[in-house]
Amino acid sequence: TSLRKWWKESSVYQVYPASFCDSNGDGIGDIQGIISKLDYIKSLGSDIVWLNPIFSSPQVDMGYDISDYYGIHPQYGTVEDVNELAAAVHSRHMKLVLDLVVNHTSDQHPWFQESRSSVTNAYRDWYIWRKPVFRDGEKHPPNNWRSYFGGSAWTYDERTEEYYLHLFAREQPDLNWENPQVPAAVHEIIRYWLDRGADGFRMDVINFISKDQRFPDAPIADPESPWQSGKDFYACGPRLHGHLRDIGRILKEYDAFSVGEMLDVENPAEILKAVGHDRGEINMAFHFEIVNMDHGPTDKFANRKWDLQELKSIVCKWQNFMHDNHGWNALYLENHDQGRSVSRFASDRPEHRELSAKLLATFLGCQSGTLFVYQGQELGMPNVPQDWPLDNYRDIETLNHWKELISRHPEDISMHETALAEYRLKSRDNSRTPMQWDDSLNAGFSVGEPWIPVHCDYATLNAAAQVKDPGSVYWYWSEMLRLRKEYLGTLVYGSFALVDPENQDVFAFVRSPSPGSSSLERALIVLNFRPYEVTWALPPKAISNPGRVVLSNYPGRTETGLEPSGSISLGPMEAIV
Ligand code: TEU
Ligand code: CA
Repeated sequence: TSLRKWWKESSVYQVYPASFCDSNGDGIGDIQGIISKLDYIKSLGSDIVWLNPIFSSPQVDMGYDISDYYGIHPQYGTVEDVNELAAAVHSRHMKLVLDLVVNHTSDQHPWFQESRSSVTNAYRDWYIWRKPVFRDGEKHPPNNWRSYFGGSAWTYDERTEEYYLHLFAREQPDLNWENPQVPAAVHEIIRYWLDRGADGFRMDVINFISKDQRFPDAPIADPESPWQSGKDFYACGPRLHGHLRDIGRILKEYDAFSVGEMLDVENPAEILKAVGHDRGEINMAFHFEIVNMDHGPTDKFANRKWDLQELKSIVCKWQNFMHDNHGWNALYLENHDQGRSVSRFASDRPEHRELSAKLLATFLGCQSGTLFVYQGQELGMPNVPQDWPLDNYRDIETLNHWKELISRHPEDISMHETALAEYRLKSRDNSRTPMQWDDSLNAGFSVGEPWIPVHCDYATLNAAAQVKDPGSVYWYWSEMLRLRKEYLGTLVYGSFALVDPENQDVFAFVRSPSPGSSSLERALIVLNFRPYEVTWALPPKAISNPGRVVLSNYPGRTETGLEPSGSISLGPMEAIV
């Protein structure tokens, strides 16, 4: 029972502030807009609201480039608005989680402005500066590391004639966590927001903060490029866990929530070191194995198909590993960096979109872990439409990719078209289009012109219509969240086992309460990932005791429908619990 925790039993609703709700008509979502929609989030059944960064920022990377951790981006509101939001969230018995971005700052942050001003400045060592390497009489960066947004991870600064490291955009210099003043400053930021009503943090690329101080060249994985992923030398680096323990001690004082974003790590044992119940570091972490299934090996926008066996083995691996080792999973299929799940992992064709959204809700909601729902996912919003022009994209990752492609292959029209098709699947902008509230102008998101175009399907796909319709994706999600609470011992805490693992169409699994749990119910979850009918043979145990249907995306499925042959016939995209 000591392993029971409130944050394991909660579900999180993720709000992307710029695209959620605009209260003043400037086309950009804001904090007052979020306050006006808290009842909507509450009625879905979420317990925690996580906001993407709302702090002062030049917005080169949508707020992941912070220039003042104590100030609020004026277009989102003020510190008073945050106080009001925290109070409004708490009065509804929910919690507020903020985004902590401390692997890097904005290049406009005063720390970096000081740091770059001279080699002797007191802030010089707050960032990672290295001398150029001279080869054939020319200056080169200290190593071959690639930035996630393209090009070298190092930028040369004329003023002091050295390079600084930025794993993301050049406007996002990496902090030097080897300098004890950096963690000390981060601890102060954490306390400041916890003291002002935040209940915890999502920690951006937190497993990148400690770098191998030798800064060696990375192995060559992409022979076409001079720049290579240096992940071996900074993903879960040498001093990560010391830093996380120091942060964990503060979080513990406040009983705060924490989820770390952990990129470029595929071994659950590595993540367990941060999330193990006795480690004193963070509650849970996002891994990328599922959402990277359709990424190319070096270029995310390279074409790659995923398959069901791969998904099964990833889910099975993480479910069992965390259960057996007293770690904890963070469950997600969508966020502000991902294409919409119906479009990527099921089907967004009009006849299958709703079924798909409910199928994926069942898939995610019946796993062990803390569940994250990203705004619009509860409506089954799809990716941007097929005719979205390049002009509509805003995301730095997509635009830099396009620039690089055009400069390397200016004439290759077929490559350009392939890239555009891949953007429609995986560009981060797919999830950043405005939230669709109703069928009025701009989907009720804003009376002004939205900073990014609204999806054209909002007249029929919107929150108002779904809240009115008990058969909607929205109410299905709500029921899923409720069932997790009703069958906590099984669905949230129970063990996981694949059923019929080799099946190419159906993803089936059993959840069983752990020994000693007060719950008795076992659950069989059957998911037909195909847009056509599939016959599925029930396992022998389920035939002798077929149980009852507690949830299905086919309203007629009130009985298991077991045929004498021991099989059931599953409709396209059908899900049954
Ligand atoms: O994301 C980490 C990250 O590397 C992703 O941007 C990744 O590139 C993308 O998901 C898929 O290729 C975090 C934030 O979530 C993201 O929004 C920021 O841009 C990034 O860190 C830098 O702070
Ligand atoms: Ca606004």
